[in-house]
Amino acid sequence: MRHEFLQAFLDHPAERVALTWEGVDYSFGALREMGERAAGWLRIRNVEPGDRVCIQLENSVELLAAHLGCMALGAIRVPLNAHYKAAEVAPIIEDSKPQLVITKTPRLFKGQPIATEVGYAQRQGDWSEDGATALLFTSGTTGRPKGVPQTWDMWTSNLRALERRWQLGADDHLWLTLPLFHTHGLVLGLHGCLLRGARCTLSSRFDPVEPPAATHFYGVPTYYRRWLPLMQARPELFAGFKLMVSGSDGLPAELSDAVFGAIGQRLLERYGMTETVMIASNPFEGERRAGTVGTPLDGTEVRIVDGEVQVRGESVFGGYWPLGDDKAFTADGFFRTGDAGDWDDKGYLRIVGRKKDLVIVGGVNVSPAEVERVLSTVPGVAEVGCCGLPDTDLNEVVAAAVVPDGSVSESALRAALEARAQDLSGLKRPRRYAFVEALPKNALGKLQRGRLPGEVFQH
Ligand code: MLC
Ligand code: AMP
Repeated sequence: MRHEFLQAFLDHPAERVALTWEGVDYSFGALREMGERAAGWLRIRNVEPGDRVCIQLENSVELLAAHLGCMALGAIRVPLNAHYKAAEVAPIIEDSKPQLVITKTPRLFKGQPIATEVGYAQRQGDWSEDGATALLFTSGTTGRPKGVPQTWDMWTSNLRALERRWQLGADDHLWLTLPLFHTHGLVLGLHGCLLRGARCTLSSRFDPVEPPAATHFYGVPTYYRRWLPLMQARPELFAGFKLMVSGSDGLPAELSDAVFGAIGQRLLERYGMTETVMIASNPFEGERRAGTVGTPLDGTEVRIVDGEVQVRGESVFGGYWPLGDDKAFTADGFFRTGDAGDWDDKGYLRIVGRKKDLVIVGGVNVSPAEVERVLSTVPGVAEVGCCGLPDTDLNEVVAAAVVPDGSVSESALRAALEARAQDLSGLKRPRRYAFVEALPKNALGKLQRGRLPGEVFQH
């Protein structure tokens, strides 16, 4: 059966502009043809409906063709972070068992069936998949990424709720600069446009330059911080935006106020997760409260138990792939987000911290346990503990506290740690190292990462 999402995409007028990429416009009709021809090529590569296809590409029309080909055929897309190194992709490949990997860096995927570019062949695919459509991997707090199956139902109910909350329509024009391997860019950005028939101007990455003539923009706080000088110098460049959204990480109230002061528009902050799509949002009309993420979306129940935000609803995933996680859900079916929250006096949700061991760098989740595991293999390291430290650009950066075993000099050890950190993608690499005699631990000998910023890095 064809899902209503795909039917809506097929029903948009063939000649309407769907995408602009490097100055070239592509209509909805052209995207449909692109998808069916890419599906024909995937079939030649032995991809069948239900197979997984890993896509490790930067934002581009080719990336879009890979996605549309999978959608037309009913294959499951596994988007891979384009910055990832061999050790980071290995567990994802192991868990997703792809039939094909599409990548520009084939050396990372030894032994896998690889294509270095998307091909086209005779049109195929009937856009009929109505169950799972993607498998997104998110940094697990244990250091191993977890697969989060994404269904058309999850996305459609959430995107419809957002359309109502944000008054989105087919006349919107989104400037999309977010990477399409995370929920924010892929689901809200790209699929939001495909569902409602809106136009999307896609860029390969965010640069804080003069925006194109779009009406909508979605970003992480770092984007707005980098854009602020231009907003202050030339506010008229931003006058065409009807809606600018911030999410994926907390938007500091000072930054929200500074943007408001510069362009006279209050950024709309919302809160979500790969496991739940969007949970809460400020309104399009009505009060947008800086320092809050607004109220729960239609179809999503939110409660706070022992300070933790818990969520249940149509957009919440069913369990991690492949192994599940017994502790992820409560007995009555609420997903434990690991975020600490409370309600303000008007019933708006505030995210006040994290109960999980996670550092969010420029909107990207980093597991300190993963960084520790990589650094602990360096000769001369007895123990290592990682944490997040505040950063004026990326909101947070990773820092590592290292206990040397005394076998090498501190300068040699630092050089070796920095070299080993190259096995990790850029945002995961520690920006600060400290050499200490011991790490803070509890009575059971467990590392207490929350104490590292205050006890080790306060200077
Ligand atoms: C950049 N790097 C990354 C990366 N982006 N590493 C891992 N993951 C990423 N997404 C690496 C580069 O390869 C480079 O490594 C180093 O970081 C450069 O640092 P920089 O110059 O400061 O970074 P920059 O390239 O400018 O990118 C920073 C950024 C970008 C903030 C512009 O990361 C970005 O667009 N972030 C948005 C992330 C996002 O979409 N999050 C949504 C998650 S979904 P090297 O080797 O060259 O030094 C979610 C749910 C929700 O959270 O609520 O939305
Ligand atoms: P991800 O796993 O990449 O989907 O990231 C989800 C996490 O990002 C959430 O659990 C939060 O910790 C964080 N997050 C997303 N939006 C916000 C926000 N508006 N404020 C604070 N944290 C956020």
